[in-house]
Amino acid sequence: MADFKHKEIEQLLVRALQAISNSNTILELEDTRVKFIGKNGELTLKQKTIGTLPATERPQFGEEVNKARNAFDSAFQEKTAQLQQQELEAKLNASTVDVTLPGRGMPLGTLHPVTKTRLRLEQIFKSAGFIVASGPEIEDDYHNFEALNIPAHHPARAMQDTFYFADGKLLRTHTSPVQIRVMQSKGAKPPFRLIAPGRVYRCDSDITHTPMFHQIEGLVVDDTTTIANLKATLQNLLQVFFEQPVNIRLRSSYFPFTEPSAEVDMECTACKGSGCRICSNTGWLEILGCGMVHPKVLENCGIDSEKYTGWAFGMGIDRLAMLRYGIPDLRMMFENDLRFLAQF
Ligand code: 2U9
Repeated sequence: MADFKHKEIEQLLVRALQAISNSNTILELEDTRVKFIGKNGELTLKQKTIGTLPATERPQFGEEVNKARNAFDSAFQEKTAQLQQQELEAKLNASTVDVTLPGRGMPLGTLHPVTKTRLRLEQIFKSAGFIVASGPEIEDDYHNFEALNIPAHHPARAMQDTFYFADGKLLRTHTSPVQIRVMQSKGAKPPFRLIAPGRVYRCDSDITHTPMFHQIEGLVVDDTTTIANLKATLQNLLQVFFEQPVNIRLRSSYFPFTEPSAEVDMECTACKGSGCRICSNTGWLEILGCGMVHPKVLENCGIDSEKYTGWAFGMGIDRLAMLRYGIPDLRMMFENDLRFLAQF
């Protein structure tokens, strides 16, 4: 300790340094700072008395107060650094990091069952030489109805009521207009071998129908192709899709754009034809519709119906997904419930 002539300053400094040394936390140290060098701190008050002293005493007294102040400051800084280090170490010791814990991770999304099913169908058809075509979901009356041999007031329009826009355009009721657009596109000529998957819309809503659903349609136009090729293609498709041998049957039906037309049933994959809940005890599942392209539709697309034949089919991707994954209710597909979606 430097030599002090004024013992009261020396004693004050001794107490101050002792107080710093006794401070065990940053907060206690702060109290000590205020007590000695705060606005009304003991050392501050001493400084303030300098002006009141006789001129002869002032320099000596002032010098000693300054010395005490400097000694206080450096002891205070040293103690601050020491306490900060101590508190940091205590904090680190208290919060141990378990580096063996698994990370929080980012949950990965999955593809929707309808998307998975569409991609699977596209893959199967591509491997059989089909190309995948797409077109607008907002269609005009011509491409959605007229060109497909469904003129205004045709009864088939009642079953395909849809959503109309003010300008007469509509939400397509099937993906058939895609095939019309492909066949009518500039420079296009047979043979055609394509599929058209996508969203379609109908004014329909109950347990088995949603206002929006997904279709995949196929079209082959060539100079030698027959209904035998159609049947073989569909049987092959279903066998590859369901990964098991399947029996199919064609039931006569009617569509304006095909003639003859047929509904295709598949022997129930769940009960192998003996009858169960899934096939409503019939042993058969209605899977898709098909037929030979109506000559008028070919002619609408500038194709000579005397020279070329075509066949087409259409099916609901959602329905195929339900059968493949055993989904009991179509509406589950569109409720966006993660407990459902995370299973695929
Ligand atoms: C062109 C010519 C013919 C497409 C076809 C069906 C039969 C059919 C339904 C199955 C279930 C629709 O999703 S569903 O409700 N479709 O039954 N679709 S033939 O025929 C065409 C398509 C385009 C140029």
